Amino acid sequence: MANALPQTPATNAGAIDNFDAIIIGAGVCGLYQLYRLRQLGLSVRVFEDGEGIGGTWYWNRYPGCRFDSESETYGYSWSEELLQEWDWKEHFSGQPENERYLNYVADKFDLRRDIQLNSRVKSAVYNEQANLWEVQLEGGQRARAQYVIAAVGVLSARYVPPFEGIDSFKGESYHTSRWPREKVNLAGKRVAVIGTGATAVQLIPIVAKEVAHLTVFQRTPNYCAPLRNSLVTPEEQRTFKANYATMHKRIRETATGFMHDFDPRKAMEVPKAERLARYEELWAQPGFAKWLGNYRDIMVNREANEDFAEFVRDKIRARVKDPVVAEKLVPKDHPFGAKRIPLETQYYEAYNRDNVLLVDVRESPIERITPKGIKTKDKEYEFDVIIYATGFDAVTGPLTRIDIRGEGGQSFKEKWADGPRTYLCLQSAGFPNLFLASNPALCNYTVCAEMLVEWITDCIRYMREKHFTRIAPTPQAEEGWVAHMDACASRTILYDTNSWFMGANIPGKKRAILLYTNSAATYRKECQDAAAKGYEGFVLR
Ligand code: N01
Repeated sequence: MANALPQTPATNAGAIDNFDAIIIGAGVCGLYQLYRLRQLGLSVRVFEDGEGIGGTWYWNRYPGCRFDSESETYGYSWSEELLQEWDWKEHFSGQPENERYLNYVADKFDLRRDIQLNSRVKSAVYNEQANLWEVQLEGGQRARAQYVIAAVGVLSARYVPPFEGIDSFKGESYHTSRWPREKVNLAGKRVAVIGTGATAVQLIPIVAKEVAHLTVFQRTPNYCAPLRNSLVTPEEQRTFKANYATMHKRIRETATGFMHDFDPRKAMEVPKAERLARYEELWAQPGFAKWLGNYRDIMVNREANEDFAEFVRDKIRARVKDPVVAEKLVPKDHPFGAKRIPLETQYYEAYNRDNVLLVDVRESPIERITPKGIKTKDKEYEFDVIIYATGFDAVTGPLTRIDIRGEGGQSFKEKWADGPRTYLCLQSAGFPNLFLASNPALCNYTVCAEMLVEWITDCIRYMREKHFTRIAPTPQAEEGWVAHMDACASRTILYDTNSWFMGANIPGKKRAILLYTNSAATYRKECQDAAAKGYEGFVLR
């Protein structure tokens, strides 16, 4: 596949660098974690796989990539100066701007001097006697630290389906999450996109305008909802800046971590006419209002969910001219919100273009990739470019791809074989001083990430003040948390389909809820309460 990973630096055999803390990943979490640990006076090194910083916003540079969270809620909340300096240009900011923002933060807070780029962590092994983690990079370089913070993201391990013949294709192939930094010229080319998740939904309308012909291979249609992006006016900019404190207070209190919050009423208790009028109102709003501002039982009551799903299906039908194509694009096999809702701009209109073809791979499965293109059950399609928008080995993948060994040489990958095993999504028993700082909640990413980083920082500060050197959860606390995560998800409609939320997008991956689906505000409180009770559920030594 084109655009191979950047090379890690040459091996510095023998030498071992020592730090108080090692952070894996220089994305949204990793950058903030570095800033906070430095404030504690720790020596810190960040190892980042990419050639640049930004994590998700470094790697995902495919055409159309942008926030689905409102820009002003995605920016960091912890520096008033930063909040006042930075102008978001669009309500849902695009990847180039988001990458610029994170680079601006890195420069403003002088973070780069502790970040080592092109440094992919291969293993992290806990030495019990020394109470230290030994980290090794792909290139052989080694470093030791008391604390390791895995800020590896939840959607960073790309997934490419193991199609037969994948390497035989003679044209160009790209995975959306490893899109080249230099412009990919698609003009006049025959292009395939495999996948119709949130990524493909952003990419397809843009690419469709550029290429000679686009063929989209769809396995499951999604409930895509209009993003309704627009430029931020100078007046809106002033309003953001004047109201950041109020906004941040609110998004820490909502169930979603967004400005949106669920309507306290139950859908089917609202008279039909009023309910439909409310749906229209929500539909007209930007962002996730139609999902996270909907009636409170939409994610737990199948009748309520189906009522709104039918509303969305009609919205899709109204936008696609060919009724046969429209029906293929209408999801019927899973509830609304059971897969993350892709927010789109002119997605459905792309299928009204003469140069766009939709292939339903449930009707005609992909059999193999050939030197010329893609062979389905019915025919062989020829392409110049194949784009894999096939998602990620989410949440567990970025961690289990590193060889992490805890107490007694226990393998993290083996321990997590049946799904994530943590207490509070923050630590795993038997892996002392290893903190997981990637947002596992169904919540605005930065809001939750900041909460985790602050919890970890406070925990390390507490340990240093009280002269503790090791922290890990008790197996009992972990057992309880795993059951609690499952119970929370079981109350919802999330188990009704195969999504990355359940790890079910990866063949062979054990189906288990990967996200904590309780309210974001409750999660915050649970973490804070454990800390306030002297880190209840953890063993400190
Ligand atoms: O990945 P996905 P994504 N044959 O897993 C298909 C975040 N995000 O990168 O649904 C044929 O959702 C697969 O089909 P199916 C957001 O959280 C945020 O799009 O499994 N098709 C699906 O259509 C999102 O949820 C933004 O049947 C195959 C697609 O590939 C998450 O990232 C933007 C296949 C994968 O969809 C992941 O989104 C973009 C096969 N063998 C993403 N295997 C923002 O706006 C897989 N597929 C911030």
